Amino acid sequence: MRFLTALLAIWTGLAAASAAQAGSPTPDAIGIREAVTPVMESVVDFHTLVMSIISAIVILVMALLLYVMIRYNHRNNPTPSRNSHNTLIEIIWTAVPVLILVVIAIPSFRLLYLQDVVPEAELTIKATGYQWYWGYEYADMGIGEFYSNMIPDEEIDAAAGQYRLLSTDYPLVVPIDTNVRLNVTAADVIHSWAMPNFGVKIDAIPGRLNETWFRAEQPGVYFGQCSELCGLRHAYMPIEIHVVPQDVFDSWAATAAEDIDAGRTMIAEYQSGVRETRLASR
Ligand SMILES: [Cu+2]
Repeated sequence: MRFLTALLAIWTGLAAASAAQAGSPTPDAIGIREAVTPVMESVVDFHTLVMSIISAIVILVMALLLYVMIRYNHRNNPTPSRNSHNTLIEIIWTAVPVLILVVIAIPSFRLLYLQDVVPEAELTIKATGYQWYWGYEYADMGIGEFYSNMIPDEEIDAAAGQYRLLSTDYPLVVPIDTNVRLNVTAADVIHSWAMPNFGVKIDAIPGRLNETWFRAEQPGVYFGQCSELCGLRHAYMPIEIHVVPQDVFDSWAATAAEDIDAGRTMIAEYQSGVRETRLASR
């Protein structure tokens, strides 16, 4: 049963049930993490479409193979046909794959366009990859660059919602339902800024400014990792984002512009309040 659930999860691309924390990997979970942006929702839909087409093709080819193996084996069909051409069948097996590719191409290009074109941005964040941590800057908000380092194993506080290898000391904070433009670059080698729940994965390249966007539609804490082999501590430069209501973001931004440590304390207190309400409502 567990195996069937897993297969179904892979097929539909939905994360397995009982994901306690949508924004982080969960033990025994399989499939794609919950989509919280329009882009990621489209990615999951596209995945399901392509997976359905693939499944239909596999079933058809398997059935044809089995049919030929049984119907035309030496015992059932001792005198083979000498035909080598059939124009109609040749046209069909050329045209049908072309049509299938067109059916895949249309939503694929639509998705590429959705990811590529940044809508009117309400907030701009610059992320810089370093060996081996991320730097973030909210220039419009007067928040100068701060660094986001992984919390070492011995300091992880699971009760405070921290995850080994994923939690950072100074997380990113963004408001919910806001178009965020993300400018990504690197200072030393190529890194890659990736957030599975947002459908974002973009290379951070020294001397170049890459641009992408996201609009998080669910509050929560989301985790990602550097996704380009960048050296010795590549696995230890995680990305942590807190998606919070606009008023919480505003007060965080005002505090962080003055004192980034006070901002961090503020957001940690807010999240512990959220955890308590969640526990109380169970
Ligand atoms: Cu890296």
